[in-house]
Amino acid sequence: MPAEFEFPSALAGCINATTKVVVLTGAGISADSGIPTFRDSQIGLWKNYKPQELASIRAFEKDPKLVWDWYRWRRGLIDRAEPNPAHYALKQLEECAPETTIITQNIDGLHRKAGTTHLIELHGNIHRARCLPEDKSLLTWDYKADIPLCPDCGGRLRPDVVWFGEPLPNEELAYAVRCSRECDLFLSIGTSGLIEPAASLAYEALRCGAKVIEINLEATPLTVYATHVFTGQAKSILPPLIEWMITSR
Ligand code: BJW
Repeated sequence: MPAEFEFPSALAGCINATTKVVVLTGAGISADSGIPTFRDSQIGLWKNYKPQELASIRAFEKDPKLVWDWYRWRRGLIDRAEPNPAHYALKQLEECAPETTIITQNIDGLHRKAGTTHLIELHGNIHRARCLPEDKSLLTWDYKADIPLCPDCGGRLRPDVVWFGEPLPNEELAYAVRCSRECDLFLSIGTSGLIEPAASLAYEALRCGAKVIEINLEATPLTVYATHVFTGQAKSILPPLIEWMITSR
């Protein structure tokens, strides 16, 4: 373990092949791969727009090209990004504790790119579009068109992500709640913990007796309730912490 980190002895070797672990990730884990978080001020062409306002059906109905342009810009950043050591540490965790579930609010697909298989994408995925008339997901479409149309029915497409005021995918959310209630250990990584219903998962875990670990650059509403809090970058803290929880005795 690098000398700069001292982890509590209560966490040494606390993960084994039968430990049920749930990990909730947010934009902070991908910030270490160069993808701006939701609350970072935006840059370049997008510096005068608020993400909270673009990620809405209202914005899309008012100006679909603007919203598609924003998603195309983000997809460009995402497609050039690589998973960082925090994503890979979670893959290692999954290998040692097969009952690990990674629940992400991110739409960037970096967990999958790192090899994670037991993954719930609560807010959708930027690499998919949804046909509005047919209400079906598509992986292949002309995303460079100003306002992309469905190759099958010609109807309008939208990014297949969950905007404010929209329901999360039913089955995925129900499964995320169940895993959070049944886990022994819950890690909350790089999320502001402000957006519901994802924010409530950590409290479900706590209520049902799990240890909750938070890793973030700053305090969040969860900080005072978490069992252990580590302040700093996910990519620096998570790999040695996972190593400590798996191998130390
Ligand atoms: C680092 C770091 C580093 C930085 N290392 N850390 C109850 C009360 C009040 C309101 C509500 C409620 N329940 C629902 C609502 C409404 C709403 C909501 O939560 N509003 C809040 C403002 C309160 N929720 C919804 O509308 C949800 N829908 C819903 O509940 O529907 C109900 C319904 C049922 C039936 C019919 C109809 C409706 C939907 C929420 C969807 C959120 N969507 C977005 C956009 C996704 C698509 C896209 O990406 O474009 O999801 S919004 C945005 O926020 C995005 C994120 O996934 C999500 C969470 O953000 P996250 O990940 O926490 O990022 P940041 O940027 O906020 O924070 C980054 C953190 O990382 C910070 O803490 C940094 O410090 C840290 N960090 N670098 C470690 N290197």
